[in-house]
Amino acid sequence: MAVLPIVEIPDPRLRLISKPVATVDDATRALIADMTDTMYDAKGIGLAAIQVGVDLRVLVIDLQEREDEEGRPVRDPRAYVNPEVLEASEELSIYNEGCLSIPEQYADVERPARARVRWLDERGDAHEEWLEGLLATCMQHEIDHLNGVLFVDHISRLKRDMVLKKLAKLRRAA
Ligand code: GNR
Ligand code: NI
Repeated sequence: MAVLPIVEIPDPRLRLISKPVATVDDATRALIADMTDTMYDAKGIGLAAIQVGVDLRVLVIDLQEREDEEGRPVRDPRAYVNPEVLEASEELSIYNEGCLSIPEQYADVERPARARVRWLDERGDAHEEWLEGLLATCMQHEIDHLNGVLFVDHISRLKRDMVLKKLAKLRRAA
């Protein structure tokens, strides 16, 4: 169990193109375990490896949409290695996105509503599936991280400047 520090904007590492994982091995699984711990600790629904400073094409996602009888979230962490969008719907959807690397800032982002994605799981087995809803949005947000792209790159300059100003103000206050 290791909670790692999260890389925040404007750290230049967030602009790196992450490298494909050559073989899914115990080192990959150890990274996935640390990323999962870090995601839960930060109360995020997804995390890309570069957000903990590792430039490999690895993501973890847990939308935590299910709850048990006591209302506690049921954990269902999924790992995605070398994920690729193969096809995307013409239909778009808008979601108010946040990012652990741009703390406490949110903006509406428009993306394809559905995406056909291929990936390897933590055992190295291949999967290919159409994703929709929040999972499709989150997956596209995370794959953007692997390509050095942040949600603020998808919004107008006016809105981006607002988000960055609010973040600077928040940091001055802290
Ligand atoms: O926790 C997160 N919430 C979120 C909300 C809407 C769209 C995407 C996300 S991902 C984000 C965690 C994060 O920064 N992942 O890279
Ligand atoms: Ni993010």
